[in-house]
Order: sequence, then C-alpha cells, then structure tokens
Amino acid sequence: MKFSSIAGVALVALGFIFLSFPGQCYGALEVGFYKGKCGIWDVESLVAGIVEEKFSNDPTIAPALIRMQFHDCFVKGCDASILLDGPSSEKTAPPNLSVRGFDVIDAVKDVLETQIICPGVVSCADIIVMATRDVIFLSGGGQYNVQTGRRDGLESLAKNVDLPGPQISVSDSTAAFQRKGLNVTDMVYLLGGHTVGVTHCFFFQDRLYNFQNTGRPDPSMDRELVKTLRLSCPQTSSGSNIVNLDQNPSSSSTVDNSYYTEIMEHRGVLQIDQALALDPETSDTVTSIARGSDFSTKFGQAMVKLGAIQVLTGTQGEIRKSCRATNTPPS
Ligand code: HEM
Ligand SMILES: *[C@@H]1O[C@H](CO)[C@@H](O)[C@H](O)[C@H]1NC(C)=O
Ligand SMILES: CC(=O)N[C@H]1CO[C@H](CO)[C@@H](O)[C@@H]1O
Repeated sequence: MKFSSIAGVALVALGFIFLSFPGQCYGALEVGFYKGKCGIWDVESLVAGIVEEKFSNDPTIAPALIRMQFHDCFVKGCDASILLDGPSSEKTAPPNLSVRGFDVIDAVKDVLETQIICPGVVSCADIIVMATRDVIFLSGGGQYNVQTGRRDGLESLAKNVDLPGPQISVSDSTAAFQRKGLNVTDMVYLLGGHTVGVTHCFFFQDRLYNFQNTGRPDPSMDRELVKTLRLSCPQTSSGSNIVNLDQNPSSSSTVDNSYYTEIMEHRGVLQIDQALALDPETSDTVTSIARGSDFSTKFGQAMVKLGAIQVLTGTQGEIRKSCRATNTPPS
C-alpha cells in the first residue's frame, strides 16, 4: 500500500518532469550560452566581426555557410562532424565535396583559441551556427538569436552521409526531414536557402536536354530559362560549370523570398526546387511565402530548429582545439 503510493507519487513526479521539458531533444541549448564565459570578450560579437571581414572579401561565404549548417546538422546532428579532416570523413562523401567555407570557421576558431581570449570554450558546432546566422543577416536576411551550448562530435564517417539528392521527390524529402524532426513547413522554409548560392550543372543538366529519357527538356521548366541555362551548361560539358540557384538576377545573392516567386514561375533550377512549387503537399506554403512578408523571420526560426537536431550538450562530446581534428585522434 505504502510502497505503491510512493511509487505512484514518483511516477507522477517523473511524468511531471517529462511534461515540463517537452523540448528535451533540444538538450541544454540556450540563447547566450557563452555570456560571461570568455572574460571581457563577447563571443558572439567576436565571431560577427571576423565573419563580417571575411564576407566583405567574399560574399559567397554566405551560401557556403548556410549549406554547411544544413549538411552538418542533417548528418548525425549539429556536431561539427562535417569539419573533420580524414581519409573517410563526411567531407569526402560525394554530396559534400563542394561544401565550402571551412576557412571561415578556422579563422574564427583561431582567434577564439588564443590564450588571452578563451581557449577550449567555444565549440566548432556553435561557430558554424553563429557564423551562418551572421552571413544570413549580411546577405539581407533577418537577424535571429541562435541557441548555443553544442559540443563537438568525436566521429565523422562518409558512410553516415545520406543527404537527399536533387531529384528526390517532395514526399521522400518530407519523410527525410521528418526523420530529423522537421515538418513539411520547416522543409519548405529551409529549402529557401536556395535563394542564394550556386549549383553545378551536373545536378540538373538532365532537365535541360533529356529529361527522364524523353530527349526533351523538363516540361515544368520555363522555356526561356531552359535557353539561358543551356548557355551555361552545354550538353557536351562535364557539368562542372555553375549557375545561380536563384535565377532572379537582381536577387541571386540576397536572402529573401525570391526563390519562391521564381519557382512559382517555373524558374526553379533543381528538380526538387521546382517540385516544391507544384506538389499539392507544399504548393500552398510556397504561394504564401512568395506573397508574404515574413520569410526572413520564419527562415531564421527554421534555421534555429535545424540547429537543434541531435545536438551534443553538457558533458557529451568535447570542445575541439582545432575544428579539423578531434582532440584525441582515434588510434
Ligand atoms: C532536399 C533537400 C536539398 C537538396 C536535394 C539540396 C541540393 C543541393 C544541391 C544539389 C546543391 C548544389 C551543390 C553544388 O553544385 O555544389 C545545393 C546547394 C546549396 N544548398 Fe541545398 N539542398 C537541399 C536542402 C538545402 C537546405 C535545407 C539548405 C539550407 C538551409 C540548403 C542550402 C544550400 C545552399 C546555400 C547551396 C549553395 C551552396 C554554395 O553556393 O556553395 N540546401 N543544394
Ligand atoms: C511545423 O513546425 C513549426 C515550428 O516548430 C510549427 O510552427 C508549425 O505549426 C508546424 N507545422 C506543421 C504542419 O506541423
Ligand atoms: C564540385 C565537386 O567537388 N563536385 C564533386 C561531387 O562529387 C562527385 C562524386 O564524388 C565528384 O566527382 C565531384 O567532383
């Protein structure tokens, strides 16, 4: 009697604890985790300063870092495993070979690790998320608060990389995002990352000449766009040329909703981009983002949610000394 009632109370208490922390999977991330952890230095402003300087020399670090955060977080969670060098690390997996921006993360890490600033405190996983937030703002997107407190992972394996390819269907892509805890609306906002940056012809050249072995271009692509893209991607080429993902020339380097207006006009470059505007599962959301004015805010919120996937916190993982190697290399 007595025991069972104690057990009952304990169970209620346990239930209460679980109910009180519905965001459990978000771990101990918090906005401003580094406040006061680096003496007189404000970590987020230090990072912003370095990123701003890098961006002024090369604004294409913006798409590079946005894509880096996606690839890091989608493979085994946001643990900076994308940064590790090694003969069979994630970096070496085919979808990742064109991920760029590693030098920006190294530059930030180098400054933070100097003795007078705060060695061993700021994780590489958090640097990716902070620097990405900063380049989005510098590229005309919204300014959002990021959660920090991530720790760095100890492992990076190319065989773990199962990122979606450009020909994935909307329903398969939705399922892939769902497996990471992101719903279909999050997915539509996150694909808005394709409002900046470039793609190699290789990833969509089939749409220009021989779509699904029809000997014709993809009928869902605007005729004028087919002509334009054929100039950059000749049929006989290897596909190593690049074109902008956002084919609105006045907005291809700006983080805004023009990706959505473009895909509504059949001017999506990748097959998945175009499919997003046509599939009944996503078309309403695409239309409302194209017509609306809150893309920046919602994109920021979706990036925060992306940044919370399977994070390591507390005493898990480590704080790497160099973002390219774990502190104790596997023997
Ligand atoms: C179904 C999901 C996705 C697919 C299939 C996909 C596919 C691709 C492909 C094929 C490229 C071109 C890569 C190259 O040629 O080097 C690319 C570039 C890019 N992706 Fe995605 N992507 C997806 C989701 C996302 C998400 C969620 C984000 C960010 C939130 C993102 C951000 C970017 C950016 C910014 C670039 C340009 C990179 C640069 O200019 O260096 N992508 N993506
Ligand atoms: C998806 O998640 C977002 C943010 O967590 C939430 O606001 C939205 O209502 C969800 N949408 C659907 C369709 O579940
Ligand atoms: C630009 C780039 O590095 N693309 C690479 C993507 O992956 C394929 C397959 O491994 C490579 O051949 C490409 O060079």
